Amino acid sequence: MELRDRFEKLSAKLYGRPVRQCTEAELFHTLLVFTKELMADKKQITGERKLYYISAEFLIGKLLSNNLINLGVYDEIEKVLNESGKSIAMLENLEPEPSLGNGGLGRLAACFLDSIASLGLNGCGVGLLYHFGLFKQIFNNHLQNAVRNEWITDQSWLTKTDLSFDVKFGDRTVRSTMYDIDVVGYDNGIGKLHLFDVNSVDESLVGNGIDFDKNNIEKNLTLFLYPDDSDEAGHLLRIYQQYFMVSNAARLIIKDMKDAGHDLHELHKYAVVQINDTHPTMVIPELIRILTQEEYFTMDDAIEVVSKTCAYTNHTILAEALEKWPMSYLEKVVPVLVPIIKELNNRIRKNNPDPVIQIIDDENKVHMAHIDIHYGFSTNGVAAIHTDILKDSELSHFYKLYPERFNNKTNGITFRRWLLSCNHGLAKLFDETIGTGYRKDATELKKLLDHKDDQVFLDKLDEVKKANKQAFVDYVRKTEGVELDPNSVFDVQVKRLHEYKRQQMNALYIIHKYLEIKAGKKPETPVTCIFGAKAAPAYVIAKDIIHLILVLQEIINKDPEVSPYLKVLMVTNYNVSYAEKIIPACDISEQISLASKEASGTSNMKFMLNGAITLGTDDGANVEIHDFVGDENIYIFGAKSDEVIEHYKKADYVSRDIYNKSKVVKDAVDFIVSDKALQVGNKENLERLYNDIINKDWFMALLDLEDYIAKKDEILKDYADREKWKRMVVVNMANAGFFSSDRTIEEYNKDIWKLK
Ligand code: 26Q
Repeated sequence: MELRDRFEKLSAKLYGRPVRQCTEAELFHTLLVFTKELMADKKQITGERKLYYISAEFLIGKLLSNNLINLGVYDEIEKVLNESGKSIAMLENLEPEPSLGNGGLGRLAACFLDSIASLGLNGCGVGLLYHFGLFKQIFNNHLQNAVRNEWITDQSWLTKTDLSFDVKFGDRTVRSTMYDIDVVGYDNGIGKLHLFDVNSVDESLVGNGIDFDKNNIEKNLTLFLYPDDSDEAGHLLRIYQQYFMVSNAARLIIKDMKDAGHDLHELHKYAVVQINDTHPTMVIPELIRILTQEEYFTMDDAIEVVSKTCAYTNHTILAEALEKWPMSYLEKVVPVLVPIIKELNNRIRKNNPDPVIQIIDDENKVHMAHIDIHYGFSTNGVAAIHTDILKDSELSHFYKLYPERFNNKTNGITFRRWLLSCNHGLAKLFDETIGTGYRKDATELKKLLDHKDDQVFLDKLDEVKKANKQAFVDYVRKTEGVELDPNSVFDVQVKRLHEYKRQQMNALYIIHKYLEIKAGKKPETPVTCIFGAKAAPAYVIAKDIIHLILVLQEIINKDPEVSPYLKVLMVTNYNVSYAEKIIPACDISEQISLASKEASGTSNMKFMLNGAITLGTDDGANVEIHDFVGDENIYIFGAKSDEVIEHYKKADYVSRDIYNKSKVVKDAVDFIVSDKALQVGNKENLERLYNDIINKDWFMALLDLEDYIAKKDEILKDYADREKWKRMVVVNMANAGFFSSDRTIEEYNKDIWKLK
């Protein structure tokens, strides 16, 4: 039967009406059921050996359009809907976005699931079913507030399974249930994301905003992703969550192995576990515990087979982000793991007493990453420079011990979501220009280079960008009530708010521009500075930076002298769906972290693919983008990572010296506490931020500010040279192929997982 007829038949069955007469809600439901039926026709991916990708976050985004694309029926369905006066985009608005991640690490896990299924590899994701996920952000009086994000409805993609386990903590036992989300491979079979929930969870525990009783573990365990970890109850809850996740994962692995009739002594032949940052690290002692206590393994045998099964990915070199748990916390939450962890520690200590590599330090804290490195067979960084820094400084002592375990896997993004699904105009233009081969082999984008001087192609490219900018302007008018100029340059910084990512430096540039315009120096090209960022609710300075940006938005957009040349927008509740709208509309991609601090970054890759030019530091994957496109097609500024690392070693960076020496810097920083700013903003927030910048500035925003201003003025000037700009865009898109997560996953598979 033709797709159209099947769809009509389904709407008749569900609602007794033809598609044309259905309401949007009815059609959304019909399309959801229809898509699930098509998915049921696909084969489940299987294999002898299986990957378990354990992660506390899977930032999957909405699934309707994505699944239709991966099923290869998007265009056909879109046509059927259009003929009845509807569109997929319209229905997609009704789909809630699961918010099961913070940012990069969670989104990476989601891209990986897509690539694993699309390459037909036998792998699954294992994580937690957070009922409200990450908070939803709202702004009141130029301040961030957090409210719950309800995303689970009776129409969601979740399927309840009958798999259930007991999880025993030191002070209580809870029961779990596994829920599944199908992962549709592009032109391939179906993989699985397994999410565990606690049966006794109670949503009514949540009061105002995202407040809840942190001590009621039975009821709160799976309510939120990373609740505030500013106090002890928050830390403990995090450990409860982590153990709940890995205990279920370990049970699932053992069950799969037994069901398949494998001898657990050969676990490493049939299973491989990828530990996504240290959040799932306790899976190592938990597997060892189960094997020794329930499967009669000797400790030696258990340690050996588990070590040959587990591999670890590091996503950060920020010391404060590396998990270290006081032993007393583990004694309370997971006393069963304590003797195992001590045994793992003793075996190291006996051989090598060097304090820097111990699992348990002299303050009796457990270093989770050290468990992974000693008792896993692989440790990888997520971009070339990041892995080099791990080897040379951050983890150099471990690298000397186990050089063969260290490897790099430069991150990637799935082109299904970040091109085919979010930028139909561009995908269509690629199809017309170089054929559709790039959809399966992203390196074919190189063929675009043949069209670098093809005026017809370049003009079409420009039209696609214009249309995307217009669509974004319309969306922002509707949802934020802000009017943007589609003819201005769209300069975008979207990512979690963190001082090392330096949104504050971008804000200081904006102040500088504002002061110039007020002094009569009007820029040639109007620019719109767009931000999207959530701050952790307990991260005070991060919330102050959001406050500053919202204050600037108010002052600048309302000033008729300035707003024709400069506008500021911080979008509300930046998430995957918002990213899908912003990225295709962007001209300048801001990747301005302090060199050495951003492990990789992945939005840099999404922007490059969608025709934006990078303004960035020599950090993370920017370095590799730079290598691919060459000096002429990227704007790099600021201190290099060696210089930054030197400053930290010598502890000789004094931001106040820079502030005192440079009038440009001083004027910009002083504006934060000027009368003008204080008329709109809060004294407390603005003064705290001002003091932080001149007295601390841990991430050296002032060090790079003047260089940043100069580079940004240069890129804005070059934007006016339209022919030059378009050619730069083509070179960037043509070189984006390397950053496909299909390439990343092929590397993981070749070097680490070794699945068929
Ligand atoms: C740890 C302890 C207590 C509470 C929270 C955490 C915690 C939570 C989330 C620590 C780290 C994260 C997330 C980290 C993350 O997203 N890292 C990013 O990973 C991306 C994918 O590799 C990289 O591209 C980014 O550079 C990196 O910042």
